[in-house]
Amino acid sequence: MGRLIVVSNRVNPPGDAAVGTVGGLAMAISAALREYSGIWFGWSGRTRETFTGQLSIQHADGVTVALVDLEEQDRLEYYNGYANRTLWPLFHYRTDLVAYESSFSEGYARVNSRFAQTLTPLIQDDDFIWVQDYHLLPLAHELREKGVANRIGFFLHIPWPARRLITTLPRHAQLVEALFDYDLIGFQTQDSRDAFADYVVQAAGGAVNEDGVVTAFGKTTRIGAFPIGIDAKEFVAASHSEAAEVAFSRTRASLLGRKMILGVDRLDYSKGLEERFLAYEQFLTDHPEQQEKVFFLQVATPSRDEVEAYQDIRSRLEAVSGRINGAFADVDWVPIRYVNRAYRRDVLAGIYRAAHIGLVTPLRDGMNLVAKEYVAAQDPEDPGVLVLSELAGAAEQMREALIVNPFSREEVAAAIERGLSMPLEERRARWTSLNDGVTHDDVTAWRDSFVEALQR
Ligand code: ADQ
Repeated sequence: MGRLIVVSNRVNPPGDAAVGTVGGLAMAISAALREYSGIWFGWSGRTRETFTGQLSIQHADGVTVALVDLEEQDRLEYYNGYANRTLWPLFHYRTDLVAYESSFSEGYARVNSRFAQTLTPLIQDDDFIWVQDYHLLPLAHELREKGVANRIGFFLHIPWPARRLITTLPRHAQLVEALFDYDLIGFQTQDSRDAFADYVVQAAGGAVNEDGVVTAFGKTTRIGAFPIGIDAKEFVAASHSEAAEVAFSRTRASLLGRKMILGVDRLDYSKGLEERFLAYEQFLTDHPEQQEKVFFLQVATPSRDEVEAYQDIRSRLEAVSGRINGAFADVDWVPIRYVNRAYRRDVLAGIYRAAHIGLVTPLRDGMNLVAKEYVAAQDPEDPGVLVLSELAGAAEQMREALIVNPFSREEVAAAIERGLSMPLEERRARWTSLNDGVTHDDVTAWRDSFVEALQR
């Protein structure tokens, strides 16, 4: 078997990932690469005056990391543009936020071609290539044009949207056709896989058989659902670390006997934070007896803050949390603590463990790893309750959570109340079953199932 080459927009060298503040996706890729002496190729995050295609190569933990700089115009049109202002909102069902600008799609095509140009010389005959996420949908097509005949797989970390949505995108057929140059296309959920199959049949006049072999545009590829997991063992170990113990004790001490509801998210409009704040307000209104007995900690790490929609959601959240605190707070109680910082993973594990309720209510999410981390970090003797949006990919697997519609304040408020009063026995039973899933369907299982399917 040849080497594994992972390609993603940004790269987090494995050495950093173990203790740092990097997100779940980077953790998952690092775990995958540790097993293979592979190459991780991507954008350095830096820009220079003109594109040179020169690589900077580092070696970390048995993995070769190869980074390329882009131009400023690439960052604006490809990254801030087509990736984060066109595809991200569209794939998360926010057509109101989608920018359809031709310069963005041109920048996207240019960067995918530049990636292919820089990567091609690194590829050996028996390597297999695994491309990550929506930034690089046409990369296989670009590589094939350069004569690369290796196995190439693609994994989409975000949802694949319903046919009626994807067909609003100018040149959607061209984008989907390019995907047929992959040997395998992986989705997070059966729901996304089925939405893709529906496009193939209804919009492209193609065919899908029951083994996931799809034919359209005169080409054939395979599709499948490969739900991503977390490095559960690593996360459990992190939750027993000294840093986690300190974070747990600090958080619990600050509660003064109150119960804590916790949200942890990248600050993104898809995560349903404003709706979550309003549902919590509804809970306080519906249950005046619970006021001063609970508080809600929302940790939201700012991201993509050059994009206007992210600046907007940030100021809206400040306003809504301020208004709720103004309306309900007392001299010794503040209902919401809203924190905009990133924590180390071990500290985060301690905070998860201190929370009586994990409130994970995205309006759309490919998977949502916070839900899985929250479960992995719990004390088996006295576990907290997971409240989970039915619109997160994780809801396909985590059926023993309290599943809610994140758009319904009443439903979320009722689930909070139910979670706070849930008897220990039921909490343990639900947690045991959720934790079995998180442990069994971990990041290694995800990687193995994808890689095995790619090599088949
Ligand atoms: P994200 O949208 O980033 O990922 P998610 O899966 O929840 O969403 O991962 C977030 C990660 O960031 C988690 O590992 C979490 O611990 C970490 N994180 C969040 N806030 C943090 C904070 N304040 N401090 C430290 N760490 C923090 C995309 C898709 C998801 C999909 C993943 C993986 O949008 O649907 O699950 O990729 O495929």
